[in-house]
Amino acid sequence: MLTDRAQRTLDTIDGRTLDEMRALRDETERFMQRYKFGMDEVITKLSILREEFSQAHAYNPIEHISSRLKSLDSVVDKMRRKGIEPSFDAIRATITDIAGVRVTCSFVSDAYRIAELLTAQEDVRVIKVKDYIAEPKANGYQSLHLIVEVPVFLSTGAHPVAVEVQIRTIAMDFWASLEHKIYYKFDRRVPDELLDQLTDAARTAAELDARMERLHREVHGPPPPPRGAISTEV
Ligand code: 0O2
Repeated sequence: MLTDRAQRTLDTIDGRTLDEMRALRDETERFMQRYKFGMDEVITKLSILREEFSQAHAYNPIEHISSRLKSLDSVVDKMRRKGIEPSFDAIRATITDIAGVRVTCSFVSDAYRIAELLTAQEDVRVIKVKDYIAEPKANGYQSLHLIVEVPVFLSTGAHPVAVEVQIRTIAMDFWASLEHKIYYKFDRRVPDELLDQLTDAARTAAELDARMERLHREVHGPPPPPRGAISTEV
């Protein structure tokens, strides 16, 4: 229910403006819905790979898949931060992480393998690759980021939708979620001493990953050779 004050304000808005506001609301919903569908497509692809792997290779390279759709407020924040003009086309072209899927793997080699298998699919176009595993960020953050475009088939035809896929190990994910919490707890101004400890913990996590993978290979042998680098097509 609206307050009296809000109702009085609403009453001052003319019918045409109200219609425009409704149209904008509906268009925004349609815009966001496409990202949700794109995210669902990518999750389905990953789930199929996971299931097929378990069945055919008696091995599961994917531990966990999660997803999130950026809130409208976060999209608007990012739009302002980047100085993007307020149009759907500009947002579509510039903000590529509205739909996000996160894949957690046991081993680093699994992360690359999943990236290769996903990007080798015919209807997946790679827009951008950021390999923070090969080149961790200064704070120690590690993860393989892909921006992919997948077609979403609607009643109006096929619509390409960008989805950010973050692929990382359990250890990297553990570190990233703690760092994220600390970052927000200190309102992005984390004390230097804590930053040093976090960077050190990231090194420990990377060492653990390397050790676990060595152990795994001793028991199961080396992973199959990679099918080739992930190519970016813009
Ligand atoms: P949220 O809430 O997870 O979505 P670009 O989009 O290329 O202009 P951006 O957004 O910095 O620049 O891209 P990048 O570097 O690929 O990072 C995107 C996402 O990666 C972030 O999304 C985080 O999820 C994650 N990430 C990147 N760096 C760090 C880090 O240092 N620590 C942690 N914990 N996560 C990181 P958002 O939008 O920041 O947040």
